[in-house]
Amino acid sequence: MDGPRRAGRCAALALLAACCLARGGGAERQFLNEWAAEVPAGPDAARAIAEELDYDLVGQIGSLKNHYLFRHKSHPRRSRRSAIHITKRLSDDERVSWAEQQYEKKRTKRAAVTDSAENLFNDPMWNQQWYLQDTRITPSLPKLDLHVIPVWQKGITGRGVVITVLDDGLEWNHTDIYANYDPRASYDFNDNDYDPFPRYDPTNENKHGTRCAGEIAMQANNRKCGVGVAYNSKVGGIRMLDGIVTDAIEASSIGFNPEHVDIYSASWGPNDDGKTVEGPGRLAQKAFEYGIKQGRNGKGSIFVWASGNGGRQGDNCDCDGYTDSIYTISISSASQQGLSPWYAEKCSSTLATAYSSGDYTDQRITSADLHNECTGTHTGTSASAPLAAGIFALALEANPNLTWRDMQHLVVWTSEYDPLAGNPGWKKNGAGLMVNSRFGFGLLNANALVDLADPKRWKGVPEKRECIVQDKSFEPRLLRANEEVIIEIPTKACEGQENSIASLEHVQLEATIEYSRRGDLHVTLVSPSGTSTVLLAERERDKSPNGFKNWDFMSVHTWGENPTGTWVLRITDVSKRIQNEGRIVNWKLILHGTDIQPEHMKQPRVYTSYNAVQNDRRGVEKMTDLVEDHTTQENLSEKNKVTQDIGSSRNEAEDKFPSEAMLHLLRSAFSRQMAQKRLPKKTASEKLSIPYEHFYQALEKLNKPSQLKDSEESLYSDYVDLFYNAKPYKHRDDRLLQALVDIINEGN
Ligand SMILES: [Ca+2]
Ligand SMILES: [Ca+2]
Ligand SMILES: [Ca+2]
Ligand SMILES: [Ca+2]
Repeated sequence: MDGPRRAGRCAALALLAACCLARGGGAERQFLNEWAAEVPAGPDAARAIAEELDYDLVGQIGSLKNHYLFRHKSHPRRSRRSAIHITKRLSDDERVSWAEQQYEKKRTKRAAVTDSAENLFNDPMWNQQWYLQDTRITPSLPKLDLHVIPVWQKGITGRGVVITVLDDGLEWNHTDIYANYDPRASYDFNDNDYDPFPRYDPTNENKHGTRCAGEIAMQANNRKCGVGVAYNSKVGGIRMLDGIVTDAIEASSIGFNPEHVDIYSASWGPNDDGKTVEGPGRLAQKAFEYGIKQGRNGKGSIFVWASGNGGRQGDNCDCDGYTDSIYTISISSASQQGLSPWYAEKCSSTLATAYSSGDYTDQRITSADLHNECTGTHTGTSASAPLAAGIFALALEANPNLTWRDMQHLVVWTSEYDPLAGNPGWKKNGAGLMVNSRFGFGLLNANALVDLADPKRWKGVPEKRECIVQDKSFEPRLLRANEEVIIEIPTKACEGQENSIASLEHVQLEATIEYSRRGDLHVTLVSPSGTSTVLLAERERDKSPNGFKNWDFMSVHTWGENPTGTWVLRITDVSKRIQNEGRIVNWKLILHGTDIQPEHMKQPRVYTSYNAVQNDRRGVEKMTDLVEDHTTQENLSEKNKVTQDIGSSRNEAEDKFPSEAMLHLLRSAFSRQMAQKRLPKKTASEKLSIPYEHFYQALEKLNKPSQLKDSEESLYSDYVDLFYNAKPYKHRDDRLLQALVDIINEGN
């Protein structure tokens, strides 16, 4: 066992070294007698290591906990060759989770790097694209970008990859999109023609598809708007949301030209109203399966899905069969502050996260907009999914042979926990992977993903297997409020059969549960390794008596674990509504995975500090290298001050404004969609005249449901219902937030 493992690590090291040398770009590199290492056990262990392996312990590296600098006592101070054997000895030590020899960096100051990122493109909104370039002004702030620039610097920009956006149309003659427009990836299923051009109306309702496409494929360096993540990819639009959506239209869209289209980006799904349970119909399901099996000439279509915007409605994506599908890569959102935004939904099927909008002080997403314009205010999980689609396009350019499962493995293995570590809900699964129902495996890291996808490195994952575990003798069991049903599921994971599984990918629990109030059900599944996953969380607004009929609850949280052993399924209702009752009628556990561990998982996943990752992942930079920019520092203080001012005025303002402000906000948010008779007559057409700070306060309240007064809560609730009744099944730009943003922009 030890032999091949060590050989593997050695090969990986050699590869790493070769790659570093290659990256030197001709300039000779000077290696120092210093090694950086991560020692999770802390300073005592670091001191012991230094003593045993002939180093001086220089000390902790900057503010990076458990990262230490070691100076080797006998190695020459400078050398043109790296000392691989010394690095290996250090990194092989059990107490060390990561080690790297330091070398002199010819470039000097962080400021210089910032300059070059700023000047990378001439597009006027490039410097607003904080999620693509590290606009941090001090190293102590969290690093924000998705590590796309280092991929571009390798010459990978999405060339040869085709993405289509399933949405409300695409303004293909937009001058920041036209050069990348691909008619073969485009169709109009609302009007049944080949032109997906959006229908213009006075409210620009159909701007969504164009905005999503722009995030992916805005042209670079054309002095127009910003820069797409995959700015040399081809992008098309499927117009399918501007009309009645049927199973047939969904299936046609999901399955459109799958030999030609590589990636489908969808930012829509069942109503995010907190009480809908709905998945793909028969045709859409078949279209997914066809795409996975036949798309991209058998390698499988890549489906990217927004996880939903129903957070404020108490919705969670457990009940959305599109994000819940094993075939879709579900993407959630994080704000600029690295927090879970107020609209985000939780569930165990979310695979990873990209940035998007957050609170009102946070920046939003830049893109192309209708009428050949640009926007800096794209929001919601809608905005995250296309960023992910763009990153996957970069990976497909680097390695066109990736299968749909390769892509999911790459996402699982390279997404970052550290930048989102400040949020609750993280757990380490039995395979050593950090996972969270808000974020999946964390924030996408384009550079790490593309590096791992490199065909020289990525050997593909073993063939997929499926093992179904069920209990033929199971009798339905009763469930009541304040009680729980516990079902133990021992399994050998089809051991000895050709579908035996030793390393998990997705897990599905297919179950029929009858219950008088569906939203009070809570379902958890504990794996043999002890990973506890919430498969279904309560939804306050879901009063349906319909229960779940053969519903697939899906989880990725046990990815990489060995499924052999006893699983424990627990169904509870802690609502205290004693009249609740029902039963679990049947269930089966469907294990997806491989009989042997995929190659890349044979070494444990090592998590490094995201700040330490810098823009090239080559190693820990000394924080003293980083220069603070005093001008921007002042700007930051300015901004903090403003925030504080709003904060301090909040208390006195609270009783005065929010109710009024809320009313206005809700009116304006929904007046476009709603029957006028439902609006309070007096102010329906009145021009908004209250200062927009008050909207901020209203939004603050909306963000924190516990702050709503009862009357406001029910008002909000009514409007939400009316809204979803008027506009069922629509894309995921949260209208409430968008209306607010529009108002603020108008106010400015
Ligand atoms: Ca058309
Ligand atoms: Ca541009
Ligand atoms: Ca939802
Ligand atoms: Ca999914």
